[in-house]
Amino acid sequence: MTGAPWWRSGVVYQIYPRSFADAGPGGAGRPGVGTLEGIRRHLDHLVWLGVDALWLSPFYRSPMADFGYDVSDHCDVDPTFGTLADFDRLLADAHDRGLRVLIDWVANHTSDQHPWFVDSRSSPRSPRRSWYLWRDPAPGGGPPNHWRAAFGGGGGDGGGEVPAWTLDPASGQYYLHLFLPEQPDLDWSHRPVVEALHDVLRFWLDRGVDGFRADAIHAIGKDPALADGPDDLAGQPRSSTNDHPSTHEHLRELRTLLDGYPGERVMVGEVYLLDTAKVAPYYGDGDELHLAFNFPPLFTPWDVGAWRSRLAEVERHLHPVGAWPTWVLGNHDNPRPRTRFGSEARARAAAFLLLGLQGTAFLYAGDELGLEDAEVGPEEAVDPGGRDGCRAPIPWDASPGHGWAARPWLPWPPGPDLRNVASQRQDPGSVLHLHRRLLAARRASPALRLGDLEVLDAPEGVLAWSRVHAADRRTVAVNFTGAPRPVPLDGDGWVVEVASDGAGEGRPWSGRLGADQAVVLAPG
Ligand code: TEU
Repeated sequence: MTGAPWWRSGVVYQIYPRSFADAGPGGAGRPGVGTLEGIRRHLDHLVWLGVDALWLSPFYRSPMADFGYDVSDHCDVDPTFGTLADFDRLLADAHDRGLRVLIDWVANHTSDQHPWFVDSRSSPRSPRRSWYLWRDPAPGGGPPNHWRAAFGGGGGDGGGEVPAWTLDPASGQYYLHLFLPEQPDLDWSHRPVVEALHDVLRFWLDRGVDGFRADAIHAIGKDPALADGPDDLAGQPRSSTNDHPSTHEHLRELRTLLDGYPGERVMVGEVYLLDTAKVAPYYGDGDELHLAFNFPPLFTPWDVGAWRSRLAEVERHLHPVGAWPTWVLGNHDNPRPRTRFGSEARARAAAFLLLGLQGTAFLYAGDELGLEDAEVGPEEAVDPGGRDGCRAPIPWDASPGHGWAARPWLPWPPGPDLRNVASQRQDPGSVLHLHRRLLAARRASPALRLGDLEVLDAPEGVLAWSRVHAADRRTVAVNFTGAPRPVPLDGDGWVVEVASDGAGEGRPWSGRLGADQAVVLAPG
């Protein structure tokens, strides 16, 4: 019907393996911590939901200082999550069901327990010394430059409070880490590092994965002088400002590597630069990343003007260079949309932004249930970045254990007796069923999947847009206000295909949006 690759029209469902599902009573692994087998057991549910692909956050061998984003062996599964055989089974069963599988590729840094770093640290004369960024102290002593790390300095996710350098007393040199001291940065200007990380990609591509979510990929190229950078960025974590031209050469090589494989393999890069204009160049001339996360919308409040600006930025910066947009409203690093936007009605309406705007959508597991962040007290907090709340376990049913074999590693999100998968599957009015209807509408409509987008004139407080692909048309409208709004549309005969509260579905459009309501309208 269309020649577009799956990853343009698709919806990718992000799974944080620790929190998704354990292997159930009597199953393998550590009870209360999710496993690959736990994911496999729920594939039919994800097919029922209607997503196209899964992205699995890291399940590799790791000391878990950053819960898997500190990798000590990129080509093996941590026993916490299972085995390589479990991964192969999960991949095969997902493919059997038509689900693609993306995995996380952590290339900017490794664990300090990775054999490469153990070797590198062992001596300044180690052949692997140059795999990481070792430097002498600044002339007057202290860290070599003013770069700050993303985490540290009393918890919370702000970062910027501690240096991105840690002293190794044995050699008197510092090593660079944009994240935790347990996550030393690799030196991508050193060719053997590039080759080693390419080999990791080949290992998983040969096993059949459909692509990668590339962690902090904008950070791999570093200024060779490791200069301080502008003073106004001095207090910010370097991980959110590092934007060096050499990264683009690396991305072109990565694109060639992926495109050399059969099938539509994809790399979506986490480009954590909070400015759409700065994200656009990471698509290159169609020869770098296939897709890049654009995070400003993830930090945008429930405000029509702010969302209009986000759309305008996508139009201004991505569209002219042929960069296909991506939309993210939740992930494992940030408060969930239900928590940020403050009500279930808004979280429901936000799903129309995620799934109705033009671009590839990334849906974070649990957002389709309208979950709120868990309240995690100081005794239960475990993440050095203060991100535990959005990583609370998925409640699968209303039983006291909510489908887990043991009490999970983090507290439940609020209201698990009602906000769980089984209860919501039985309730056609649930947030889960709303997502299912939206995903089905998207699947059935080339306009929603791939169509051009035009923002329509709309009354104050309302964002409305059309999607058009050949003869297929849809209109989507979102009311950002707490009061009803008239939304007159040109042309007659629009029918409500999906409504955020289910009201009027299948009936002619009334011309009026309820408070915090959103609709997809189809020609009658
Ligand atoms: O995140 C990179 C990143 O820059 C943001 O996560 C940010 O620094 C942080 O979340 C602020 O709260 C990726 C992963 O998504 C994250 O989970 C990892 O901790 C990080 O890389 C290091 O691998």
